Amino acid sequence: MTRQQEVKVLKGLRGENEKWAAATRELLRQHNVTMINLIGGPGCGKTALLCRLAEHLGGSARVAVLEGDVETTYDARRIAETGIPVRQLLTGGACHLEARLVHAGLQELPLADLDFVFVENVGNLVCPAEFDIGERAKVAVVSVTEGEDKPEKYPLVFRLAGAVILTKADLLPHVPFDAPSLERHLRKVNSTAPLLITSALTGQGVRETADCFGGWRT
Ligand SMILES: Nc1nc2c(ncn2[C@@H]2O[C@H](COP(=O)(O)OP(=O)(O)OP(=O)(O)O)[C@@H](O)[C@H]2O)c(=O)[nH]1
Ligand SMILES: [Mg+2]
Repeated sequence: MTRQQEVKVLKGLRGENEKWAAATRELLRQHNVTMINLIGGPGCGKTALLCRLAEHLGGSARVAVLEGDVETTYDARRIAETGIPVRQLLTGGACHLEARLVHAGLQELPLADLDFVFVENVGNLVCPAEFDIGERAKVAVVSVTEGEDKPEKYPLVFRLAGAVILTKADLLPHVPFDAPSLERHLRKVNSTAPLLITSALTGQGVRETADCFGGWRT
């Protein structure tokens, strides 16, 4: 395939994705559901944080999760243990969730009974940022073991993020990680997104994260 043909195919795929994202926005608007797209590298703690959030929000908000992975249903099973509705979305190889797959997943959730849908995107800081899935906000997730420079190395996801979550804060005494330095790197690409410091182990920052998401309620 020539470069020109590749560009044409890519443009077609993006156009198709935008159509599904728009349809999803309309579906969520009809049901007054707020969808939040969590994006972070493999193992940064997305599922662990969602389990904690589910516990925290359980009493006050009606929540469901769409779990994006390349393979396995491990994460959906972890979420299911918290008692909230969950569907596993498998990409079968793709490094990101496309809007069409998310739209199909939403059809399987009891939207009329929900306030929030959290989407855990495939573990990756690059591709998921490039695909609109019809969400209210993207949230960038980065852990204290990944380094302070991630916002400048992977700028798109941090630039588009409505909030940034630093995870595994309980490990701060044990790793050479400087949270103020992460914030300086973040402010070079995003001057407004709140930086939330969390630990799924201790529960630190979970309430603040839930409050931040609550502020996005449509
Ligand atoms: N110390 C500590 N470990 C954590 C925390 N959150 C997650 N972990 C650990 O980090 C590892 C990965 O956590 P997951 O929640 O599976 O991370 P993930 O981002 O969902 O991973 P993928 O879905 O594979 O991209 C597990 O061993 C967790 O127990 C935390 O707050 N503190
Ligand atoms: Mg996960």
